[in-house]
Amino acid sequence: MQEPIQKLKQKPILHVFLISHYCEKARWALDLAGVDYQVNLLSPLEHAKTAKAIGASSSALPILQMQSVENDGSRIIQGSADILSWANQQASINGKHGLTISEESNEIEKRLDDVLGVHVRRWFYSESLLDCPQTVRPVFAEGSGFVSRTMLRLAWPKVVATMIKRMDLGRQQETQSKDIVAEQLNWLDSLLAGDRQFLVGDSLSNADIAAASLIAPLFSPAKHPASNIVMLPPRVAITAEQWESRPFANWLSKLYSEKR
Ligand SMILES: N[C@@H](CCC(=O)N[C@@H](CS)C(=O)NCC(=O)O)C(=O)O
Repeated sequence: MQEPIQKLKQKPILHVFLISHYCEKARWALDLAGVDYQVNLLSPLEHAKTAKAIGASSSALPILQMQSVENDGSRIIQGSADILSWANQQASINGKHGLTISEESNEIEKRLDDVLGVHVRRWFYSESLLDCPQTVRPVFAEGSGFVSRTMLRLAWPKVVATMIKRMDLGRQQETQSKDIVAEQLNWLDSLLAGDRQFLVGDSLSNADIAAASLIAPLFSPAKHPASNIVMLPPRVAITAEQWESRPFANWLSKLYSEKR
């Protein structure tokens, strides 16, 4: 259903982690729709405080915060799927083409969000946070001020421990998630069979934005906001390199260069 257009007091603020692939998905959708918004890069310590302060129901990013003139209150949209859907409604207002959203593309987006996104992240962090956490901290600190950086440095062991527990990271989990990612990527290859340009039909949909954003951390396409700062841990890097000429990887690189 089309939402009524609300007058906003100021630019919407998108609260993100630079490294997060779900945040990248929301950014891409907002950019495509021509929404004029501000990005607020957060570190893992700041994000929970910010989410609480703006009244979000959980601390998960991305969160889009808007101040409307009418009800004098802050409105938030949390989660990449809902932000994408809101952004797509803004596209026509902004004279942009917008994504083609259908039952089929919604189903694919949901599967990508719930399975591929979760396991790309668990695979990546199971190796990086257990074996080389020092490669992750600079990405979380990027864009933060001196105070936040210092707080992050002091609390880093606690942040790592919390992330290990909350995402259920470990060596066995690394293998399990890698296998699930491999299975999901086989499925993506099957959807792209015949050198298809889009996952559903003949136009860009939410399924394409979801798939490309959620696998992007493995291949760091140039237009990805964190492409020059995220470092893949060695075992993940070897596998990603082996996958570089697979159909989904070629598709990703083309989609990023043409549509991002
Ligand atoms: N399905 C959600 C997933 C969001 C999510 O898991 N966000 C992670 C970053 S990748 C997060 O903010 N984790 C920290 C937390 O939940 O406090 C979406 O599509 O936005």
